[in-house]
Amino acid sequence: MGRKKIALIGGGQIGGILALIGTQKELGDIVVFDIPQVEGMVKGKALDIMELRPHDGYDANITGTSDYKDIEGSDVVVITAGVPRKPGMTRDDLLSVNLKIITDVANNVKKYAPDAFVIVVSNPLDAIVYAFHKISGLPKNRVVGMAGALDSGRFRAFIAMETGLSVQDVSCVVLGGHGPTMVPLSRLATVGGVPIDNLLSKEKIEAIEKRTREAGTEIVKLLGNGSAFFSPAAAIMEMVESYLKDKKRVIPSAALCEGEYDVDGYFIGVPCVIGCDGIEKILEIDLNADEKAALKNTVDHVKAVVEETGL
Ligand code: A3D
Repeated sequence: MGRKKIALIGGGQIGGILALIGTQKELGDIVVFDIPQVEGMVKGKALDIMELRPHDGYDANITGTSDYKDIEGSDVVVITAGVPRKPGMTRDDLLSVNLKIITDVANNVKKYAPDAFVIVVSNPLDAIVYAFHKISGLPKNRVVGMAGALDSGRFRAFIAMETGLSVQDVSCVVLGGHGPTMVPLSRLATVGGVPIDNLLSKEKIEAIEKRTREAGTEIVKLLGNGSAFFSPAAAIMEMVESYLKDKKRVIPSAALCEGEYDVDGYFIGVPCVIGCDGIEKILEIDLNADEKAALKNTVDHVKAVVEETGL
């Protein structure tokens, strides 16, 4: 049977951490692809991780390459290829440069790994995953954008930080586009089954929602050069693991909606069941009037950015 094969397209900040976490979880052999200008960088990272394995005894092979042929037959492809934000930039400012990059990536994934489950991470996420799907022609259950996993993880972290309770017991969901219009659903957030409005004041909850919507920007400002990479990599690996192990976890992800949540033809962050068939199902939530209005607002924003792709 052999090990599963995971291809990472983009071996930068997130790509490097992904290779490390994937190795530590022994999810499969990992190929890190990047452009020829930085081939040495990905080969170096791969070799460094190969040499880390003896310390904890991880059995996986990690290689770096700038030859697309090496991703042939991958079971999973994670795309972080592109440019991250600098302070003062919005995610949408990255559209034209990352659209060119995703076009090249999509054509090569279609050629060498057409059967893979593909997770797109490059920003602006909701438009780039839309473009990848259009250009590659891969089926909708095998193309997904990672954003909700991270956004709801951040929401969980802030709830745990404010309540002082275990992050493990915090459960919540964030819907919509990956940007300031995202919709953290506080009404449904709980700690060990206890609604958060039993634990935190209305003002605190509103402050947590605001911090969640701006969490990426908070880190961009602090780092001064680039965007978050530890937490995005961990969020991505949750999705990879759910697919490879057929766990059927419910993870908010940017999936192609065709009628769900009154959205038709766009990738929007919604709760998804991830198992061996990829995005097996989108789960619907009965939203109240305010939540519906907030979702419509974020969908309108995503549509406007997708419009700019001309696809
Ligand atoms: P970075 O460290 O710059 O890595 C990106 C890598 O992509 C670099 O090594 C580049 O050489 C490589 N690359 C550039 N062009 C190509 C190409 N044509 N083919 C293959 N590889 C190429 O960035 P990063 O890892 O910090 O972030 C990667 C992307 O993820 C950016 O677009 C970020 O905005 C995005 N991001 C998304 C989230 C979400 O939650 C959606 C979170 C954090 C970052």
